Amino acid sequence: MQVFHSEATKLRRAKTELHDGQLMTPFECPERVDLVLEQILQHEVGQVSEPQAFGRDPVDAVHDAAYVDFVANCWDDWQAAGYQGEAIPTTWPTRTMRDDRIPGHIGGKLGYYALGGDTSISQGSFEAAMASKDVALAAYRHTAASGEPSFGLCRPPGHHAATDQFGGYCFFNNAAIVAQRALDDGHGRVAILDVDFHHGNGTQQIFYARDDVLTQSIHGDPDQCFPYFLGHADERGEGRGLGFNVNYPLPPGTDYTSWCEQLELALGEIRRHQASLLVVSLGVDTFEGDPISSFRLKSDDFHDMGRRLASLELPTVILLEGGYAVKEIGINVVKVLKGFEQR
Ligand code: B3N
Ligand code: ZN
Repeated sequence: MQVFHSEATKLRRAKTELHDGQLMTPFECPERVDLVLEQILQHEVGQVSEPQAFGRDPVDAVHDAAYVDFVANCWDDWQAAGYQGEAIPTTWPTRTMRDDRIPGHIGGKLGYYALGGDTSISQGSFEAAMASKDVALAAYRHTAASGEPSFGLCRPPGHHAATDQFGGYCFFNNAAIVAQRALDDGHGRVAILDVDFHHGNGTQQIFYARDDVLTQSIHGDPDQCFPYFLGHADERGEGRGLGFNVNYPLPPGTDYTSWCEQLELALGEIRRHQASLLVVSLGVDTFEGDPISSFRLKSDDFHDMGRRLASLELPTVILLEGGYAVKEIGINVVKVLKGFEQR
């Protein structure tokens, strides 16, 4: 399997994550890239290539231009305002406020464009997010040209990023960017399957009213798990998109047997959709040892997951989302990729 990786994805090295009432070292750290790459090389998954730069247009194709400008300028604007620490939102346009005016002050902009307070913006965050999108697009381009599967070692992840919101460690929605590029290249129907522990709220929102991209997510029930405010089973899409979004929320403690039943339902939906391209949002934070999640998948389950994904026999682009069990993240990713190739 062809693998794409860029050193520039490590340009984001935030020092802070607001969790548990404390500023902690972020779980989503640049070392994740090295850990996955190391295992990919050790297990000879395939050739590893650097992506070319695809520029900003594919980002603008799914995100609001003003939002992209915000991500590009946030760190400089934050520093220019005289702040010493990393950029963390503190004020939001909540239900009792107005959300029809975007504040000029960077503190207000941050709240407007943030879906939560977990993701600090730091130097290099925009550059890393752009590189992550390049990795995803390079993987897509390889698959589109050859029909062979590819893996994009994306970092930062993307699936929480909505049209004009960042959060959950995500800035630009890599899977959505790939799906949109594929449609623009002439693919009639694309399926995105999100197997990360967390609901892919950004992916759902971007395509919610559309019938050209089937979005599905198997995840921790938002009643108990981040992102809390989206990801319920009754969210089925709207307008033309009705029936083209499917959520499979599962309770904390879910094991592979139960998880897999939902996977098989999702694979059935993809077959019905007659997609010509599959994009997998691959989070390995479903692993039993993940420090911020609560499913109970074991390392060997990831091999079976890969095998089942491959059973669709579709051109497939696999993109990294979450996974924070630093000792096992690499091997769990490799197991999915190896399982996929074995069919
Ligand atoms: O949900 C959390 C969180 C939960 C438990 C934690 N422990 C037990 C240390 C720590 C954090 N934080 C909110 C931000 C989570 C972002 C999730 C990113 C992701 O992987 N998305 O797929
Ligand atoms: Zn996740």
